Amino acid sequence: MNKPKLIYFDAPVSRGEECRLALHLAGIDFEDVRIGGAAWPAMKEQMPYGGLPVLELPGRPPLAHSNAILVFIGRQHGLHPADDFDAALHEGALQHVEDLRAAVTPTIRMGDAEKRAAREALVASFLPEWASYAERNIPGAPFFGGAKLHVVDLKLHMAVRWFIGGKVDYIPATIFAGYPKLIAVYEAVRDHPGVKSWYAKG
Ligand SMILES: N[C@@H](CCC(=O)N[C@@H](CS)C(=O)NCC(=O)O)C(=O)O
Repeated sequence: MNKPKLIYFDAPVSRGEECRLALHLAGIDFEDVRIGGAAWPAMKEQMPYGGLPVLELPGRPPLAHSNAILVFIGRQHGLHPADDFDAALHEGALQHVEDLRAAVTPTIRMGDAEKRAAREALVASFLPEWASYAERNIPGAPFFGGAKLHVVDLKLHMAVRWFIGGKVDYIPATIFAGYPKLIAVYEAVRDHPGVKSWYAKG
């Protein structure tokens, strides 16, 4: 193995996509390993914590958990604050996105009636509360830390992008529309030249 390898499912979403974007923005030439659903059950047991993404680096054990991967890449490539306290503030926001995923992800495998009820309940309280907390803790503009993009912005962007396309049943595309700082982060990442160049690769 002579290149870093990022292993995730074959979809441009969520924890895997934010790590791919971080690697791309860091200028790292990496192997983008995309796993089909059929191959996953046999692989799961071999992953450090039974989930993806996993980052493999030459001469190192595999690194799991999206936030650990993001912070590792960010620290090494100027995409995470050098100041320990600033870094911890960014890590709090990274964890906040994981809290969102922990609340919404269980609804994905529900049957339709149960899914509808669960998601309507999330829309009524959890999601606006989540967005309010996110909003009040974004100190800068347009990115979390001000003028410069960090890995936390990629994660917040992915959280907003999850819903903004309107493809999550029973969760309105406008669910985060009333939170201008959150939307500003989403848009600034979307419009960042490095992010555009990742999607231009096809
Ligand atoms: N805390 C982990 C969660 C990993 C996780 O649950 N990943 C999902 C995909 S986003 C997964 O591997 N699902 C398949 C499974 O758990 O079998 C992280 O942040 O990476």
